[in-house]
Amino acid sequence: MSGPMPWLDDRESRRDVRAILPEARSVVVVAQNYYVPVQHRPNAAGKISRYAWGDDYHDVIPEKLDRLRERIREIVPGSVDRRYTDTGAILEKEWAVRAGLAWQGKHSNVLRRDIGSWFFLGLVITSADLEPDAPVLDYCGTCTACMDACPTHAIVAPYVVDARSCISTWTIETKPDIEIADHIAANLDGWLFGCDTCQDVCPWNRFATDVGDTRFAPRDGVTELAPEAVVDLQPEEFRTRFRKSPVKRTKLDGLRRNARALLNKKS
Ligand code: B12
Repeated sequence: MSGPMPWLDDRESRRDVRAILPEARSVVVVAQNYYVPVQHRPNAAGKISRYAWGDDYHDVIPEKLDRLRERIREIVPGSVDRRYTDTGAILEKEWAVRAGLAWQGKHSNVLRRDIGSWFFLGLVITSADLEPDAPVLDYCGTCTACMDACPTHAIVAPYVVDARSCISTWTIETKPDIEIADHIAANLDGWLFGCDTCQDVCPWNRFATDVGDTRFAPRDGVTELAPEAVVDLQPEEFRTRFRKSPVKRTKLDGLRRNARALLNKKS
């Protein structure tokens, strides 16, 4: 169910962190809130998902994890470690659950009762033998808001996302030369880059709190880009505008492809 990301299915080799650090004894998992109190305009076309409004978390989080590593080494002298934030083949959500940081919701993101799900994950794998926290209980209950709201019905069962149908896969991870499949393009629901629908409708996200860090705020206040303008976006403007932004991942051609799909115009 992994679509253009076949490496996802190799779960067993991804599960054992000793492949990364043979001395590994503990995994410390942290949440980096990225919520800012700004919302998309209702029914807007060209929506950029919240995680991509500001700076790329791959650039922001490592430096913070390095400070955590130093702290662990102070507490356990001689310990060795590695840091990760979506930088390798690690099952970060599973570790967040095992570390007692969050529970995995029916939309498959991990979430907490105090802040909801608008946070990134980061990990430090260490040789230090640390005492684990107790697991967090699952508070999804009978709610199916995320499953019901998914525009492409990608949440095929509670806790199971079929990445082949997820708007994020199509608008972020699919190579720019592949057009968005018709049945997805017809149901993009205005999303140009990524998708937040399953999290927008989650009742626990009422408890989201402002991160108060301008690095995650929308650049120039922009949370949507008019698809008509994106189709004509020039390389220089794309480079300047999305420097150190998650949006650069899809490349200009990918963003234009997404805009064409929103405008219902194939190349
Ligand atoms: C590949 C990937 C994607 C893929 C696949 C998504 C997915 N559901 O895993 C795509 C491109 C679709 C994607 C989209 C998004 N992603 Co992403 N993604 C990843 C990545 C790189 C790997 C995840 C992975 O291994 N998935 C594959 C399988 C193994 O995971 P799974 O779906 O959770 O499958 C498990 C469950 O189904 C579970 N399960 C099955 N039955 C049951 C039953 C019960 C009761 C339970 C509890 C569990 C359970 O078992 C499966 C195996 O473990 C991680 C970073 C990392 N290295 O971990 C970020 C990561 C998961 N993504 C992240 C984000 C922010 C997103 C988006 C919100 C971005 C956006 N706005 O567009 C969306 C969310 C879409 C969604 N609802 O999942 C964050 C999530 C943070 C959080 N709070 O959870 C991560 C952790 C990155 C980070 N470092 O912060 N992503």
